[in-house]
Amino acid sequence: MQIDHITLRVLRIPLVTPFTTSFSTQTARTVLTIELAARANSKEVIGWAECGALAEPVYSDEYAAGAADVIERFLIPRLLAASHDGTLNVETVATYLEPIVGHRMAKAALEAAVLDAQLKASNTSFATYLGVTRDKVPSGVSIGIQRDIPTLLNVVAGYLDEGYQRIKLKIQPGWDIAPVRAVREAHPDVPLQVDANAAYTLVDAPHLSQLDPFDLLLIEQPLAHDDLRQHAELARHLSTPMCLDESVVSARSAADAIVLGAAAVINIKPSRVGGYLEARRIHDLARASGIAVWCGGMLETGLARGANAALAGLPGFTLPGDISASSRFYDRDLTAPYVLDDGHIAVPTFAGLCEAPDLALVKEFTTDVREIPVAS
Ligand code: OSB
Ligand code: MG
Repeated sequence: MQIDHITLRVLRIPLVTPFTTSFSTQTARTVLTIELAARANSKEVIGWAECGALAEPVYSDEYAAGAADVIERFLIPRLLAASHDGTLNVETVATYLEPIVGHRMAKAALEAAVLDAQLKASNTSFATYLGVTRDKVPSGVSIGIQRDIPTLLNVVAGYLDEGYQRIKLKIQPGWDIAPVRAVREAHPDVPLQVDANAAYTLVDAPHLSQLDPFDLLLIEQPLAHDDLRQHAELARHLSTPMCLDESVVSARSAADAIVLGAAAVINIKPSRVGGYLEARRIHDLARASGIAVWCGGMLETGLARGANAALAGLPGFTLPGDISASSRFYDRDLTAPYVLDDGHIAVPTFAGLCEAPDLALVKEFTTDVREIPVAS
């Protein structure tokens, strides 16, 4: 593949409702997008991708403007060198970017743009590329911290009416046992799980064990991102299965977590682990180890939501993911919206990772544009 032009944009897309987690309240999604014009198979194609990084480094150490900077300054020059050599394709991207330490979400975005272009040039869907045969995946919804319990119960009832198959409640100290008890009492049979986004420490083990009677599918990332050993210890105190999100950043860290007993379940977010190829390796490793996985989300726009649905079609994804309809977060999505059909999201059949976005909408939401010159 030869790269002809790259455009980086930062967009600010309003959310339908504020989203509060233990780390922040978001009222808009600030998202970095990549538009990559390339030639492959003697076709001119445009690859699109978005970066999982949020506006601020509060979920992980990456943030949208920082990702734009590292992509422009350090990652693109390496890809352009490969492009000139004629050795660039999605399977080589990670190797070329390897000398740069960390910045996995930035790398994932660039790899996705190359993958989208490559699949479009070969007229191949992402599901076909992965060998996925399922045509739809069950949809779960992530519910932020609410003002009070009556409000929470209303929000939960609304999503269940829409058909969501699984509820995930964000928790933090002061908003945990009581809201979970209230939702469980109102909905005795609904598949329910919680996500703490690293808001607790190991001394909270006796407190968190009060969640055990509520038959939760899992507790996600109660402790700090770099606390693998303490997650393993906490897991021994709880009957609720331990799931890791922030702590699993690669197949290597997934292997460590599994061997340590720190994870009975893994949330796979392609952006967090450096891209769809590494996400697939974690799926394969977890499946071989008897560890359940599900696909997490980063408030994806239509540039990545469908690709996550395709990934979640792999056989090891045995739990519903945070792959909700576009309308869960956005009134107007960048592409045709993903919709809920009987509690499921369809696995896309179009070529590539995403449909081309609505350029007028992209322009309307853009707060910063950088055109990257490509010497021919
Ligand atoms: O921890 O899973 C998380 C959103 C932003 C950052 C971290 C997380 C989340 C979510 C929302 O829970 C998942 C979604 O996109 O639906
Ligand atoms: Mg999480």
